[in-house]
Amino acid sequence: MALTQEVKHLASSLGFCAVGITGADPFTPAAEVAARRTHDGLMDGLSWWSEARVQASADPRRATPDARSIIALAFPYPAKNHSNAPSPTRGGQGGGAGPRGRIASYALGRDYHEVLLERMQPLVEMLRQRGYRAKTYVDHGWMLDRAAAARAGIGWLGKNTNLLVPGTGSNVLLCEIVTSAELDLDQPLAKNCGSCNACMRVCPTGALLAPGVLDNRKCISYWTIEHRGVIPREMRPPIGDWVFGCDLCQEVCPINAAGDAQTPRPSADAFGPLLDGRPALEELLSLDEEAFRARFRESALWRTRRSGLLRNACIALGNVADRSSVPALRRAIQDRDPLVRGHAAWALGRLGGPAAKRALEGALRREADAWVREECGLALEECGPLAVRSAASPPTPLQPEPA
Ligand code: B12
Repeated sequence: MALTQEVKHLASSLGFCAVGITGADPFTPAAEVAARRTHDGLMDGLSWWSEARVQASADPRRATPDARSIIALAFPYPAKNHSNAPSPTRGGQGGGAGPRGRIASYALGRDYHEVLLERMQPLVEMLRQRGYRAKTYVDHGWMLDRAAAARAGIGWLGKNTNLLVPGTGSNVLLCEIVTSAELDLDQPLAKNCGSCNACMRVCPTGALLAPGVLDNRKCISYWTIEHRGVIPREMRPPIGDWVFGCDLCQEVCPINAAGDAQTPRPSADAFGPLLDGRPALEELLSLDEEAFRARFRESALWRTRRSGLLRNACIALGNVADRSSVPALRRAIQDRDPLVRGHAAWALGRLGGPAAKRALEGALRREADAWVREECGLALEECGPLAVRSAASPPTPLQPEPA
């Protein structure tokens, strides 16, 4: 069998749902697009992103001067369409009571960087045994994953910017092997989304500015995964109940609806046992560092650390606005992490009512952090007329919180 066929055959048997080959020339048009969007501020907020990185990522020969071919691979992940599921409430499901949040499907299993690197290994070994160089890339490597996949013809770029694999959809993760082997090249697909723009209409923040153009600073995925620190107040309501990532622009995609039911077993198994995609929010708030590590260390959720995930859980609780969550938020407003305390204050303001107000008043008496005090003050204003001194007044010594 010719080497190209051997590569493709092995890739399929490893669970990749699409494999294509493109040459190692730079991704010039894609780099121009990425550089322009970076220049226009559409990638703002990602401290590790830069125009220099775009240029380097667009040149596969930068790290592998003798590269001849790129093997572009797509690996499907089990996707749960949360938006079609009924919204569970207190006592509704097992695994913790109370309102639930949502986690993007790609993050529910073992960290995909590990999964994909493992899956590529037999391909790498095969190429090396034949005397070729082979370098792997997945996501955080300096490579334009979607541009490589599109040029290798394994899918087309949808209006939500994601690569759509025919028959599977966009619930796939991308990786590449840059090799010195000269393989038979594939051509890009002549496909597009036609007149459908469901993804653009569903995005609650309007992050998809035009077909295929995403404003990072409006994307819920950016705020809940990548952003460190305080989430701006105006961004909090549209985040809804997402606590890690967002799948809205993929869930409405009709191409995905067709592919969803069929994540092939070997691929689904590679991710191991899945986290609950609708975690109980109050339970998330109760996780200390050790419990957070035990539950999320092996998953992509580790990226936010405890601080970010609990921040997100507070926002989701504020958006679900079920007053039975006040006791959990009252505990969170006493967390030792000010980021958690401040977002818990915001959530209490959204819940409103006498119990939330008392919790905020108690917090304001104790709180020394200026930003958290400001959040408490604004939240109290949302609850109704102020019952305590203004947020600007200094804290008094710690008062015991009424049970
Ligand atoms: C930065 C980043 C993000 C950022 C910014 C998103 C963005 N638009 O770039 C944030 C944190 C918001 C994000 C979110 C998500 N991400 Co992300 N992300 C990346 C990363 C690291 C870089 C992407 C990049 O190059 N951005 C620059 C912009 C300008 O590029 P782009 O919009 O993708 O457009 C490229 C192509 O489409 C092409 N192109 C676009 N228009 C045109 C027009 C012409 C004429 C031409 C020639 C080319 C072209 O050129 C561009 C440059 O390559 C890649 C991994 C990687 N190393 O590539 C993953 C990656 C894109 N993300 C991925 C995933 C899964 C997601 C989420 C679905 C996760 C989630 N559920 O929350 C969301 C999806 C949000 C969305 N609708 O895009 C997958 C996408 C898989 C797929 N099927 O496409 C990737 C490929 C990771 C992986 N290895 O699997 N992500």
